[in-house]
Amino acid sequence: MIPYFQAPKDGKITPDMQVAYERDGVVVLENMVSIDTCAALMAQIGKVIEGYEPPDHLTVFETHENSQANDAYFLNSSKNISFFFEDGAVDDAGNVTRPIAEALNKIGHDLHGKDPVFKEFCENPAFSAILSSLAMAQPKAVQSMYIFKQPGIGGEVLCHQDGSYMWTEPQSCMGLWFALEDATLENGCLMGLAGGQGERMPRERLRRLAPGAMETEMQVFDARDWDVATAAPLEVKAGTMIVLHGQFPHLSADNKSDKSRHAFALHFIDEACEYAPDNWLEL
Ligand SMILES: O=C(O)CCC(=O)C(=O)O
Repeated sequence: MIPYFQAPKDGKITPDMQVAYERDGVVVLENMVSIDTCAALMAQIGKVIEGYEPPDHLTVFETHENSQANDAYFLNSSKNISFFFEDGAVDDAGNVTRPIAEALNKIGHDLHGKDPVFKEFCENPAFSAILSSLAMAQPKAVQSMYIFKQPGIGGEVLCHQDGSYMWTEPQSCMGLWFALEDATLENGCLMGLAGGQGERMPRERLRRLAPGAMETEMQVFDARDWDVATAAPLEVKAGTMIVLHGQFPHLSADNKSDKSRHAFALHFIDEACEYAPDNWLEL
């Protein structure tokens, strides 16, 4: 069982939380964010969507394979606010088949840098204090994503390790995942393999063929499948923050329910480590 903790009011990690992080690779902190703040972030994403002009051909976010990894729209999204659609909401001609707000898979990857409301949220000193006390010398936010997990069409996210996408030497990636709505087994909560972070490095790595190249490859160092049948569900209430070790294997199922599961994810690396210049995510 992955333990759940009440978010520390003073922002200080307790010894129990530290033990859980080192053993499981994940720490669940309930009531980290107020319901008002969750609502404010959801309202702000509504405004971001209102200001969006869809192009002639939309970009679907492929959660089953890495086919989007060579797409220029995806590769350029490190430093702006980009919109990725659910497969089930775009027709063969690339046209959206439902209202935009009900068709998006995610928005990323620089909400923390480019949107004032998300920027202020992400700069909460409690977040970096928690990361520092768990593992990181100098936390630097490098990637943010608003994830919709739409009712009925919200796609599965395959088991992965975040460090595969933000490579540093030595490894340092960590994620903060915020439930903005209740996340349950029905609407596709996060799931993970406790202890799976224990290997020396991630099992695979997405890299550009050279720094700045518009082509990528997935390097596979260990081709074993993750034992996803044993993944623990992380069903959480809105306002919960889940701290993820960069090698914690995690996934989420399709959302077959009629309830959305909005979440916001913010990823950090340690500035004291060397950020690989051929990472897909350019800083
Ligand atoms: O929200 C999800 O379903 C997946 C999120 C995720 O994999 C991440 O934030 O690294």
